[in-house]
Amino acid sequence: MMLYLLKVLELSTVFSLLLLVPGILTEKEHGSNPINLTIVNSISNAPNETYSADIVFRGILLGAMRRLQQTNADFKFTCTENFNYGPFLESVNGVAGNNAEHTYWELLVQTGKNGSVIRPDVGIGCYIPEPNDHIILNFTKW
Ligand code: B12
Repeated sequence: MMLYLLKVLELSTVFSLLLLVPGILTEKEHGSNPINLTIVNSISNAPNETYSADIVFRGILLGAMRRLQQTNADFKFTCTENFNYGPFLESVNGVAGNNAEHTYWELLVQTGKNGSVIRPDVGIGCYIPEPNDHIILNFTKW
């Protein structure tokens, strides 16, 4: 009887472990990855500032920026909501784009794949960074 109980216990342990395996395998997908985010002011030539932000699996850049804002008092940003395209990045660390002066925050990405810098054709609410992307918020003129 004792031997039978031990066998059942052993089997249930193995069964529980098997149930956990898929969870362990997919943990990476649901975890978060660090990405670098650099603030460049091409107009004032102020020194660049680089932050590390956490992004969830297939998360949008805006989410990583919000998390960074919540956890790092040195990083602040504001957005305006555009009816068609979503959030428009208006200001970063107190520096705001200005229509009259034709200034704005441009979104650039140095890709982890080959290091080239691209200008995404979507804004911060739609862009989904790859794990090794380096995000560049560049204050510039149009
Ligand atoms: C002019 C323009 C700009 C100018 C707007 C300056 C101004 N005040 O006029 C500037 C240079 C600032 C700009 C910036 C960007 N733009 Co732009 N822009 C355009 C363009 C060519 C015309 C818009 C327009 O005047 N429409 C007519 C007016 C009457 O309508 P409106 O609704 O008032 O227009 C406003 C919005 O379009 C807004 N706007 C412009 N670009 C973007 C981008 C985003 C993400 C948001 C939320 C709003 C927004 O600014 C306009 C003036 O207020 C369109 C393409 C097109 N042909 O429509 C692309 C377009 C809207 N932009 C686009 C993009 C991707 C960007 C950037 C993200 C590029 C980048 N990588 O940096 C940045 C925004 C970054 C940020 N700060 O969030 C995409 C948006 C696609 C999408 N689904 O997200 C478009 C469609 C071009 C494309 N690549 O296909 N843009």
